[in-house]
Amino acid sequence: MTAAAEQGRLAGPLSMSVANLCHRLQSQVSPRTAAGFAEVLRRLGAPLQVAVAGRIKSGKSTLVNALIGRRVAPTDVGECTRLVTRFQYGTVDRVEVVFTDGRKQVLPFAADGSIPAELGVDITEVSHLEAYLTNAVLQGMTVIDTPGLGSLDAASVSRTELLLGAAKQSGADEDSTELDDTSRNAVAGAEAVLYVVTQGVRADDQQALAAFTAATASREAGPVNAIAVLNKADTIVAESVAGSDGDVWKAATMLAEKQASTLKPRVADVLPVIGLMAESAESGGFTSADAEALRQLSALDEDILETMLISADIFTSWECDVPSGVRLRLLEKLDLFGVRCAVEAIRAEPAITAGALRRTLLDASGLDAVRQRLAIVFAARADGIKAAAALASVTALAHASGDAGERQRVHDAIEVLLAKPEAHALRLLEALTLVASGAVDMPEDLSEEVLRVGSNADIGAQLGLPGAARPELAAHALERAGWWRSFASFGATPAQSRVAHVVHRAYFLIWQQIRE
Ligand SMILES: Nc1nc2c(ncn2[C@@H]2O[C@H](COP(=O)(O)OP(=O)(O)OP(=O)(O)O)[C@@H](O)[C@H]2O)c(=O)[nH]1
Ligand SMILES: [Mg+2]
Repeated sequence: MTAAAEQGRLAGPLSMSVANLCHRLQSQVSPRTAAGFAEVLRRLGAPLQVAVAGRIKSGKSTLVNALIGRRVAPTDVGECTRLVTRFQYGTVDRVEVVFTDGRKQVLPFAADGSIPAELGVDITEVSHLEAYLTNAVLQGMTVIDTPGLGSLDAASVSRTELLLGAAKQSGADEDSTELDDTSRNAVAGAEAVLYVVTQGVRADDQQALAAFTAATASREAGPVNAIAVLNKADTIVAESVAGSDGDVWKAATMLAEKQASTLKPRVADVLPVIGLMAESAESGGFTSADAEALRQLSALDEDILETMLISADIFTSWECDVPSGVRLRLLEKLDLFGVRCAVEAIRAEPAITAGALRRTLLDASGLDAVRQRLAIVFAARADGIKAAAALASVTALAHASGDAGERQRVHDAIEVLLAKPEAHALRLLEALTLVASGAVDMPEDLSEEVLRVGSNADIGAQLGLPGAARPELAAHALERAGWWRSFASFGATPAQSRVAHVVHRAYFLIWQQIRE
């Protein structure tokens, strides 16, 4: 690959500097460290690696399917749910089993286009699965499905921990040029995490997130590269949440807010979502036959339907014209809440098309908000996140080499890089983490401003003036730069002052970029 082609695929100026650093150092280090650098380089040019993690059966694979827009990850049963699967962009659909000894074997897809639930190989020898799919979403990010944390199966837990960066790295033998665990981790490890919780966050949720944040990206990762979803929002009993007025979505939103305060400083946000409805609506699972069955159900007497919707058992066993097998299928795709949503939509608009009904279900699932969050937050920060992860790997590789001279050369090169203007992106991430996690206390309007500047890719959005003309944006950026500089000097605590300097610089760089 030419340098220009490589640069075109990098997330931004900082990633470019880190790539240059790797190229330069490659000739000055041992062959094994150099091989590790090659992996770091490869990874810098790849889309952001987002791991979907969480407790067993929290709905991770379902959400992965919804995000990709295809029912490809097996859910519920099968040995695949015990494995890490990386979904990345490819020009031809293909799945490979990667064995721990490096061997690869192509797997055929199951008849329904998903990864087969049983692989027909010795699973104890499997490292992970690589799925290459043509779905466009994957051009922007690689999605990594993980086995549930808190599962009883120790092997799958350790595979997930390795991926999340929590596992201890073993020393490699000195003269091999094979990739050791450190380098392999640099390839397989995740850079950002979408953490799936259900009602009731437990202590091990926090532990898992803590392990991830301690081991990835920048020294103080956290809300910068992790968001959480409260999945299965449809199963929340609204009556059990005070103030929800019996409304399921409102109850879910309130619970999510409560969980956000528990999970901070680990995640930026907790968004309610109904993965199952999102998956059915997005992956072609919801068909016009389903819409027709729902139309028939909506014609039933109101009281009868209310009774049927009390439980899954009653719903499928009640005497009614819609065959019970069809009702079971509806439950599998939408569960009771989704069926109720659909029926209400049909009653409100009897002529609604199957396509519009699908859209209604998608809207009710909350998936759009999750996507927007992923796009805005992670895309805007990809340069910093990827560069920080790469620098962490470079440091770990130099450290693992056992050669003091090599370690010093790498250390010096990193020091030089950190003094460059583009390293500002790292400081901004750090400032964001400090503010978002509450480690540095700020008046609310100021913390909102810090988050806005650090979380958007578009200058108008960063400045809170979407669509404004360039001169206005430039004037505003300059005004805020001045304000934050004086805040840094007067009236701020030392911790606030450090953040304020970074924000001042961020505004100043924006102004430089757009001044006439
Ligand atoms: N009602 C409801 N069920 C859901 C939702 N999301 C997932 N499920 C169901 O929960 C079960 C587990 O879903 P999976 O996606 O396999 O969960 P997972 O976290 O990948 O499970 P493991 O990989 O085994 O840890 C399946 O039966 C899904 O249909 C949801 O939003 N609502
Ligand atoms: Mg799964």
